[in-house]
Amino acid sequence: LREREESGRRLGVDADGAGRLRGSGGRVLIVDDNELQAEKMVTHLGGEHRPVVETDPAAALIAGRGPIDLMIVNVSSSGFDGLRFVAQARSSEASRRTPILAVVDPADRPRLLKALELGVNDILPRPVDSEELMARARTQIRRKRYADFLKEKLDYSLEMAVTDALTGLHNRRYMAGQLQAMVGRAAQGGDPVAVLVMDIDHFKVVNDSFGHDAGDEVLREFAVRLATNVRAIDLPCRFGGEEFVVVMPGATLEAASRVADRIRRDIEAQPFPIMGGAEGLTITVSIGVAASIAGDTPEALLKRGDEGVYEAKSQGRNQVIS
Ligand code: GH3
Ligand code: MG
Ligand code: MG
Ligand code: MG
Repeated sequence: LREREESGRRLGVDADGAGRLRGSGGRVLIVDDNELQAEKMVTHLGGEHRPVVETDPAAALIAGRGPIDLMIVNVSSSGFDGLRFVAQARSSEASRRTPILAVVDPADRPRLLKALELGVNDILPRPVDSEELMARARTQIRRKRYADFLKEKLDYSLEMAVTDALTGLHNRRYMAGQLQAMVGRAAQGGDPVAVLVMDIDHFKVVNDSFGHDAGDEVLREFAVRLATNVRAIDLPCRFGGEEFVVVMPGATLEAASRVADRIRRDIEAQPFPIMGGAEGLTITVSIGVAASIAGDTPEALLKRGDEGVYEAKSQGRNQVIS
């Protein structure tokens, strides 16, 4: 969650992308076995960027999967197959979006055309002119930075769409989608799925006695306890308010009930720390457990879990009903 928050803040500060697009040089990987030509490019680029040279295409492929802003590839080399290198770089997920400048002999039409077909971003004719090198490199690096910025922003938005902002757990929308798929598979004879539906007991009292911020603190701590008491494949979610749901793929009613009781005991046993409160607050939770049956729907499964919660409340709270 902290990572997400920092990422969000970073995006906020750099909202126009200007901060990261201006000034700072790029990491340039020069793939060329013509050492004289490579050294000349290093000299020119070095004033503004951070160039490194790889003369061996296999080593260059590995280097290209690292944090590189631009690759300059000699595709007219007789020593190695530069076009093959370009194709390989383009087919690897880690280097697919890295811009490529192809250094090519203008007389070598077939290779020039092939390079463009393979998706190089620009062409640098040989012999390489230093001003042209700098201008084309700068353009590609700037585009790459902006594309990275947009991708980070998009990833952040996508994550926020499925995440509960207060607790960092999955949100209800994400849970509903996952549960739909799992119940569908279970109904067709696949793995069963169980849900724990939980509602914090007398939560209103926490807010009324200690304030809404203290209530939020309790919800966050509750989420941590939840997440640390379930398996990696389980989906702990905030359903809304002080209600939480854990989706447990593959779990039987018995297995899910055992987990539910472990959570219930953990919540009750360790008082929740609250701001300004010398002593922690004892919190309890009521949990309804339900497992998928033939012909089930996600709504019906959750409803059975919810009925368990209702029964737990009416029997005095702080219990698990399966
Ligand atoms: P019960 O044992 O019957 O569940 O009692 P309860 O007080 O927990 O139930 P009720 O549904 O009456 O109250 C839930 C309270 O949760 C009311 C609402 O103010 C509070 N709440 C809902 N969402 C939030 C939130 O995001 N932050 C805080 N601090 N409080 C919330
Ligand atoms: Mg409630
Ligand atoms: Mg209630
Ligand atoms: Mg409640």
